[in-house]
This record gives sequence, structure tokens and C-alpha cells, in this order.
Amino acid sequence: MTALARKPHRHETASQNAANEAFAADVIAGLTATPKRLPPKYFYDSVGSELFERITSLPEYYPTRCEAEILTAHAKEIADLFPKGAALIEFGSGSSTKTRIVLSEAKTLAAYVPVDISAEFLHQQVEGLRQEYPNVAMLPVAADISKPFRLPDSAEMLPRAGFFPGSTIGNFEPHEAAAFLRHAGRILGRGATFIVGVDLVKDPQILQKAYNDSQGVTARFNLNLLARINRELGAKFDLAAFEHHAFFNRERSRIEMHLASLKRQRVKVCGECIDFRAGETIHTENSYKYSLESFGALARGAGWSPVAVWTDADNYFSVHALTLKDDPAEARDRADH
Ligand code: AVI
Repeated sequence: MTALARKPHRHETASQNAANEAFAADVIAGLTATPKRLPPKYFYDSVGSELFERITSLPEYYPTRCEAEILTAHAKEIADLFPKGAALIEFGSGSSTKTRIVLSEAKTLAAYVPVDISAEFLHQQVEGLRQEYPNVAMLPVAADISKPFRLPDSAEMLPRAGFFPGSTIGNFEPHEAAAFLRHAGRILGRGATFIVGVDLVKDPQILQKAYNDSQGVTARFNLNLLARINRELGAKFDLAAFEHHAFFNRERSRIEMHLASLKRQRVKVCGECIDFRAGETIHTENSYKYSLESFGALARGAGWSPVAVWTDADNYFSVHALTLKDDPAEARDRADH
């Protein structure tokens, strides 16, 4: 039986209500700010997660292909870095496609803990993983990876390794990325290995195309944020009156995604009137691109020691292996002073 098919328990309904309230509060805060913005974590409802899966196989979207190339070439080296009998904790697991490359080589792994904000999608994925890897305990956690969350009790007892592929770390501001690495350090603990996928700075034309695909899937992914606000918060955004914009901001080394209003308009959201000028945008996502050195420095600043780094043949993407020698609380104190 899937999470979709059964009647929700009362505590689940309560947590769903709390999630709805947080969504409404973030939407109103973002749309009444100047400039307008919306947090990218809200892209990933079930429609957005499906659209993102489609993005990952687009010809222009190189990160997924390049990262899979790296993981396939180095799966054994990576798996050898995991402690015996470890729990592998994946932050933002999605469809766990890349994890499968590593899981197939990690013969001594005791448990896999996929953590993802999209509960429905997560539970659907775990059904399949249980069949494919019967010797690995599947312990899903539906949570926002950027906030503290509890590991299942059976994973608490095991040595841990972390996996954060896909360059999702690039969707954080650099100071948030450092805070995330420290937070992951607190979850994974001293001595842990952390495998992190990081997109690299490259020819802006390649970057530009990756976020402006010819089939318009990225545009639909971006616009789904407004569709989700309509569905879940009862707003009346006219999707035809907004356009997807994505461009490389060289100075800040990031792709920016926006939704541009095609006309002057007013939209009612949760009882608030939100006014748009023609051409005004809602900033929906940043995707930072690092060099090998700049990411290494960021990781060191958050208490992690780089142990290895691999890139694809074109040097478009990188996979970093980090280890935590320090106590994460001490690293945080050092960074704060
Ligand atoms: C999830 N994240 C790493 C993607 C990225 O490339 O920043 C999200 C995405 N946005 C548009 N296309 C893909």
C-alpha cells in the first residue's frame, strides 16, 4: 500500500496543515518583498518533481549526464570510502537514480536513508528500491534537508556516510551552502565521508542553454511554482501572463531563474493583493557554479577536509569526497568568530 492510497493519520493531517501554513507564509513574504522572490524548495511538489526528472534527461542539461559519468567511472573508489555496515544518508534523494550507481558497488552498506521533501514521490521510489536492494534496509525520511531532522532510530546506531549529488548545493547562497555543510556534519558525525556533486563554472553559452532548453521543460518547471500556488493556496495566477527567464550572472557566478510578468497586473494571493509592473520579475532560483578550488575552500571553512575530487572528461561537473575530522560544533564556532 502506498502513502497515496491510505487514509492519513491525524498527526499527518496536522503536519500537512503546518506545511501549508509555512508555504503560505513564505509565499506572502517573498511576493511582498522587493525584489519579489520565491524559495526554490517549493518547485518540488509531485508535478515539479516529475518535471525535474524530465529536465535531467534533456540534451542541454549536462549536469546529470556528467555526474553519472563520474559516478560510474569511480563508483568502486567512492563505495570504498564508506565505513563497513554504514547507513548512507542521501540529502534530497529524488528518484535515487545516481544512488543506484553507488549502491550497486557498496556491498557492505547496511542501510540507505533517502531524505526528501516530496513525501509522495519518496515513498513511491522506496517501493522500487526495496525490490532492487533486498539486503539494504530502506529507511526513508520525508523532511526539508535544510532544516534539522531526525534519523530513524536504526540508522542512529550505524556509522554514516552522506551523499548529496546533483549540485543541489549550488541552489544555496554560498553562506547557506557552508551552513548546510556544517548541518550535514552534525547529522553525519565525526569521521563521516560526504560525497557532494558540484557544478563547475564554464562557457556561459553552455550554461545558458542548460536552463533554456528547446522543449520548454525548464520553463514549465519554473511556471509550476505559480500553478502550485494556485492549486494549494487558491490564488489565480494567469500562467500565460508570466514568462520564464534564465541567464548567467558572471559577477556572482550563478544562473538566475526568474518569472517575468508580461503586463501590469494584480493577483490575489491568500487575501493579499500583489501588484506587478510589466517586466517585473519574481526571482525563483540561483544555481551557483564553483571552481574546484572555490568549492574546496567552502568545504574546508565548514570543517570538512577534501580527500578526493573527480571530474568528467569535459570538466563540466565535479564530485568531491570530503571527510569530517573536526567536531561540527567546533567548526561552526570557528566560522562564527
Ligand atoms: C536541483 N538543481 C541542482 C537544479 C539546478 O540545476 O540548479 C535545478 C534546476 N533548475 C533549473 N533546471 C534545473
